[in-house]
Amino acid sequence: MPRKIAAGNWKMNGTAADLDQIKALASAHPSPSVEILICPPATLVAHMADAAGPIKVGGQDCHAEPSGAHTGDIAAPMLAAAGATAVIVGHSERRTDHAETDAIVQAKARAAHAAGLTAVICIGETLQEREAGTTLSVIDTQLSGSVPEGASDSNTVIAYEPLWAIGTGKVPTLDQIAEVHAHIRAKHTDLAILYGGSVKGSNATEIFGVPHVNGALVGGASLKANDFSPIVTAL
Ligand code: G2H
Repeated sequence: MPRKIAAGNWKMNGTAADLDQIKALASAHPSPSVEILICPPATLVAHMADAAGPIKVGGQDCHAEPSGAHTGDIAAPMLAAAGATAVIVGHSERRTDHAETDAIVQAKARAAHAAGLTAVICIGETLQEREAGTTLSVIDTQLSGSVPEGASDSNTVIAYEPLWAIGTGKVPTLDQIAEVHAHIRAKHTDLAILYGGSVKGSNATEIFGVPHVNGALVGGASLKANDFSPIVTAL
């Protein structure tokens, strides 16, 4: 059985003042029956790891190299040393804002593995690709290009995030989610597959009822404990 994970991606939000949210989440789920993972900005990883109790903490990106002259970047071993157990790689916002290709994402996932981190590898189609009927071939290309050799349930999670559903309030139909998750499952039988894109407390239960959905990667609704907690409970 793949892991079940409720993951939050704070994106470029949060300062030390927001650590109250992780404390509230930890006190609401003192013995969680699923993995709870929050990925704050890098500035908060160490602080959050100290305050998170049973909740796991992750980075939002890492460099493919373990160290070096890469101003502004963060290496996977640095995240691990700060208390992270996972790192998101290949989020569509990184792919778009920083021109990250599948090959770059794969190298980052390898770096995460080498540092002992779980790589949460994000994939997903654009609206144009969906409307052109190429969703599954886009997914195939991203999977084969981004998932490194040696990926297993203990070190890799796939997050399916259709780009047109990210932060838009638009959610694919349950059939659309089911089709893509079944397609990914056929290739990666053992990996946890998360759905991401406008997940909230009010739609989490139905999304988690879709076969091969093993959790969610949540953006906006992960910022406040009161919004994220019902998603954890639904899983
Ligand atoms: C998709 C998701 C988090 P949101 O990016 O990865 O964000 O839940 O705000 O759509």
